[in-house]
Amino acid sequence: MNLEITSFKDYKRIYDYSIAEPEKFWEGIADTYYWRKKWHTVLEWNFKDPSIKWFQGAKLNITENCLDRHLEKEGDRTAIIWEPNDPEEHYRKLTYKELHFKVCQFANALKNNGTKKGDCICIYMPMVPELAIAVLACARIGAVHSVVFGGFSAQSIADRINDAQCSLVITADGGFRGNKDIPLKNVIDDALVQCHSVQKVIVLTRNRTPVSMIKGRDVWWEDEIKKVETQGNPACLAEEMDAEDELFILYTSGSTGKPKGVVHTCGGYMVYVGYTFKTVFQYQPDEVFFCTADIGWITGHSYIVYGPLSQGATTLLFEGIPTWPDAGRFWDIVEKHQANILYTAPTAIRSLMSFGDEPLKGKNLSSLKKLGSVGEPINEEAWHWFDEKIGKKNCPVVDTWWQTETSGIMISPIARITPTKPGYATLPLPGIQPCLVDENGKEIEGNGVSGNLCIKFPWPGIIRTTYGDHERCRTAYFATYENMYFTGDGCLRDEDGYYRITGRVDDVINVSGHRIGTAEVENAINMHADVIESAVVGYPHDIKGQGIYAYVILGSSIHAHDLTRKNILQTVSRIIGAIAKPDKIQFVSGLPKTRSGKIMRRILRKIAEGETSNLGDTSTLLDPNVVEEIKSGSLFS
Ligand code: 7RM
Repeated sequence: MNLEITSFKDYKRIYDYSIAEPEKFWEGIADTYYWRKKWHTVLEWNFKDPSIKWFQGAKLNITENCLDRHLEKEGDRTAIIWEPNDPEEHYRKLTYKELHFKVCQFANALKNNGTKKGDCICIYMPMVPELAIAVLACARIGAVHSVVFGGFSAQSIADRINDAQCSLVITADGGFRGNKDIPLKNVIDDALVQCHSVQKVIVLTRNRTPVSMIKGRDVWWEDEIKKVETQGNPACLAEEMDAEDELFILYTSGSTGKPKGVVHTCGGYMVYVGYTFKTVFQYQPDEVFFCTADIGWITGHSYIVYGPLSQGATTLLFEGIPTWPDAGRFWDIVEKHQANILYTAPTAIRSLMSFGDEPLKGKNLSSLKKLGSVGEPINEEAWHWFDEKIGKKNCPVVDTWWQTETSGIMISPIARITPTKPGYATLPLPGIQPCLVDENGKEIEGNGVSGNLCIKFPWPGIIRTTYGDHERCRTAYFATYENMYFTGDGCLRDEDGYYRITGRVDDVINVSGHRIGTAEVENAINMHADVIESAVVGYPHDIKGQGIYAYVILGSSIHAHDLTRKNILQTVSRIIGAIAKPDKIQFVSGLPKTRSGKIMRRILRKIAEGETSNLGDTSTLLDPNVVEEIKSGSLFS
């Protein structure tokens, strides 16, 4: 079976084949990679435990697929273009040969510092090539990486390091983001006070901010590379991994208190991210792929590092933010590096849209051929702006739906092949079997229906477990509906069978494409000494998609509202990170609770949305008066 998709007819034919013969289909995709040894069993699974094993018996190293296999014919091709935060600083380019060399060097440095196969390494770095090098060096020697986004607080890092018992941390002195300096090493020092598993910290020089180095624990990246050089053997043979050996852990928020460590494995992850990268973006040799995500999130793992590199692509890594030094930054980068594919988030699009047409003046965007969106539902206005002002109506826009747990894109148009529809992620990729279910877990068939989005059959990139707590993986994703993976998203399937994701149906808020659990924010707010209780909900926000709205009951300091507000925000920043700071705080004397003590979030959500008349059934409330008080208070906050 030829799996090449060159027309919508091909898509339909291959989709049908992938459902009828899933194992043969995935075997065909897996055959396009380099395996030290092939599998004896394509797939063994049950969603009950869950237990999902792809390509059992196979041996590989993902870095041989991302690096070594391109060297002979494409070694001089650019693997990474790095654009610094400050446009005045010089950009860097690394060929596949150079990247391979640096990954091997740093892999040896990790070994010199005691890292072995199976060890877990925490990476807390700015968006510089060394971040990709660190990730790949871990994969090279079979160490499991856990990248923590540079915006998380010391407490969040400590929780993640302790959960995975990381033995080593890779960081930098600091980083640049817009006009800010981020003191990464200082934050790590604060975190490590609570972490006893960490033996070594490797520190890259980036912004030359003064840091304190702890004797015996902290070493400089540059010194460790020099040691490897004097050892005289820069090669580092790739560790042979089983297909189901862990590749990485990435923490993500769920509806309960602490973030879950989503675990992905070597073989399935590689097969899935490479396949989806090539298919969705219809990547052609020589094209420059610009994904604006941070490697600290799954989008960066899959579509800055592993997906593009596994396909021998040129990936553009940008250190800064869309609005600094001005709102034309993305467009300058596109022009400077002749980017052909731009993959970004609705929140960035809406933010840039708000600056009007001025920042676009004089920018040559003619290199662009394809556009992509990810992270949250894209509203039609933003979709059209992206299509018209950036794509000049000449670039397909692919609205890609997927999750940290899925590894890669699941429902999305295939560029230039699937007819698009604004606001719609359109159709599942071949190999993906979505379905909609009602509250009773019954599948809703037919078109023109909506329900909760589930997936009926495994794909190679599906989550294997949540680190250290398999039961949590079962209850979060596989217990709500029998024999299905539950996504947590609501979804509509229109008359054409096209999917439109409507947003989370659980207690997760999507702020600028970042998942934040309401319970997590409540826990952080409740740490403030003056707070008795709090309830957090999401509300529509023009730029961020959703904003964070906190209802807070105070104890003693009820008259010092402004100061308390500031203190609460500071507490949330300390406990989670600035990304989780509520946009609005409303002080209340009570929360709407049922007789059994459950907070009725439905009501709080409506009030946060500005709806005060149609609150639905409030008869089960213990004290209906609190609703009146909250409603009147919301008018002033
Ligand atoms: C890739 C990523 C996952 C959640 C997911 C959705 C939302 C992501 C879209 C989307 C509508 C999209 N991973 N989401 N993409 N909603 N349309 N194209 O974002 O784990 O951080 O978030 O994001 O709610 O469940 S994630």
